[in-house]
Amino acid sequence: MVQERTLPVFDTASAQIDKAEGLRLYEDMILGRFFEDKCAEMYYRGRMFGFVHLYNGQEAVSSGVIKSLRQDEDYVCSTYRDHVHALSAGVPAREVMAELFGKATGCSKGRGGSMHMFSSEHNLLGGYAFVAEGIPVATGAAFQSKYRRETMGNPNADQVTACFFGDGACNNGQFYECLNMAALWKLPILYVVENNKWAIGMAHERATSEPEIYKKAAAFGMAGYEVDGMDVLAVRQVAQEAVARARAGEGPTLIEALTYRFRGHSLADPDELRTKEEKEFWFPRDPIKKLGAYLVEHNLAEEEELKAIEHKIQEVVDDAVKFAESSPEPDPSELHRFVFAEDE
Ligand SMILES: Cc1ncc(C[n+]2csc(CCOP(=O)(O)OP(=O)(O)O)c2C)c(N)n1
Ligand SMILES: [Mg+2]
Repeated sequence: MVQERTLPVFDTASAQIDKAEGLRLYEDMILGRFFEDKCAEMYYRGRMFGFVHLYNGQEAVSSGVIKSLRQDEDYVCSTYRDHVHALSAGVPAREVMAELFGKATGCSKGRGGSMHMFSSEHNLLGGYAFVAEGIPVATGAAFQSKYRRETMGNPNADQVTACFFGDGACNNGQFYECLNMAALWKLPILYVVENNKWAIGMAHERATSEPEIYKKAAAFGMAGYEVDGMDVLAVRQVAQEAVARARAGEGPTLIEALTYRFRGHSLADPDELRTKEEKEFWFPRDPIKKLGAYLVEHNLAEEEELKAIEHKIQEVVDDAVKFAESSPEPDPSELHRFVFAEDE
């Protein structure tokens, strides 16, 4: 049996979290989970098409990193597993659901679908279907912040970029090229690897000569950290430090979050390759249950308050489906619109 890679339990005393922040994180993670569960239901009912990759189990990474950024100012770049990153970044659930339904009211105007969430309003640089394709885009976003600040002399150009990708993406050349440039130029970026142990059906250890991805940062003279990706408070702390470093002009950070997806690779995947033992190890480490228990234990929330959040978010998700269902399809006469950026 494979020994599971885990980290020492995070010392929550250093998290310094207050009630409002705790509930904000809880709500964001619940939104991610309930949204994805609803997607599965709608997909199996034939309401959405193409590949749909869900994020269940990985919520602590999205919430811990993105809620450490300045919403609508900093940049977020995703992969094809992008719905929850979009939600954490502030894209309304209605617009994400409508995009999944291919409707004109979707955040990519119904042209993108599940793998191509985009929002200029919320500085979401996109979901990308090709593995590692977002890494150079995010690196470019970080470069433009630095260029505007240092070369154009704009003191307000201190935006940080968070770039998410999987363990599989770290075996792609773009990862190495971009880390080299980002370290060389001290770009304000967080490279966040969501190591969920699998790239479709390929186990990380079978495909990767050095499976501890954070160690690769050292080859570029970059800061590199591993973190428990099932603990939002641990992720948040590492992210906050990395954001502060980036904003201070001290350069990029590679963060490897150890996490696990609770469903198959996509909704078309029967998920037969991962062992029962492995799933039984990871499923009880549900990041949402962990945060909920922490908040109650530390008298930061009552069970009823958590239930009220869940109730409220279920309504948000149900409303998103109603909105998506009642929205119009894109007009076929507009097929060529939005191909170029100037056509708003
Ligand atoms: C360049 C490229 N090669 C192959 C694929 C097929 N593919 C889609 S998802 C995937 C696995 C990627 O795994 P990982 O980066 O760990 O992300 P995860 O799905 O675990 O979130 C592969 C190989 C692709 N989309 N793009
Ligand atoms: Mg993976």
